[in-house]
Amino acid sequence: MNKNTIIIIIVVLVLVVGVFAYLNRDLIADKKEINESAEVLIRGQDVEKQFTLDEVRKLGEKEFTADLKSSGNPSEEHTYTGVPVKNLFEQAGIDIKEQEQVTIRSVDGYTIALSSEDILDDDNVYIAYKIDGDSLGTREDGGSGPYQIIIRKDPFSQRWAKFVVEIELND
Ligand SMILES: Nc1nc2c(c(=O)[nH]1)N[C@H]1C(S)=C(S)[C@@H](COP(=O)(O)O)O[C@H]1N2
Ligand SMILES: [Mo]
Repeated sequence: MNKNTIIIIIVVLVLVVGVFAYLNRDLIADKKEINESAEVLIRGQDVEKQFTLDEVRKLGEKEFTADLKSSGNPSEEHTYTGVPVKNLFEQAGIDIKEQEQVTIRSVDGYTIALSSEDILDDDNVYIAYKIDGDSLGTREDGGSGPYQIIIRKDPFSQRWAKFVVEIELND
């Protein structure tokens, strides 16, 4: 092989790698955008309010640790980013009283019920959207988001609803 052929091969390889890197960057940007427009519906007392991730984040974003228990694995401590669920009700103008129930529905039909006591408890029930600084991902990509309910004081994880789309106060 002469010198020119080698140079041409190197140039082509560099271009190919560059094009792939560029395409990949676009894909990653697309994924992020999908997450930012993710919405969650809050209902109760004849009020219905959709929150985008941007709006949720403004309601008291917090980082906290919790023990993730996934089936078949020992529990692991992770850092989550989220907002207390009660802050969303407050922003929607829905007043949670004692002895009420909150129903949480997910895109796969999974439904859990929490007591108003759990929701009103400080530093306990969060709607999370990040784990260890990364987005939670979606059901399609093997993640648990865009939104997941994290109940810090819950020793079991059945109630850590993944793919949450709706949170309703049953009054
Ligand atoms: N939307 C949704 N959330 C869910 C579930 C589910 O099937 N759907 N399973 C629950 C159960 S039983 C467990 S143990 C935890 C962890 O589920 P994993 O084992 O799939 O990680 O998620 C909980 N949240
Ligand atoms: Mo489970």
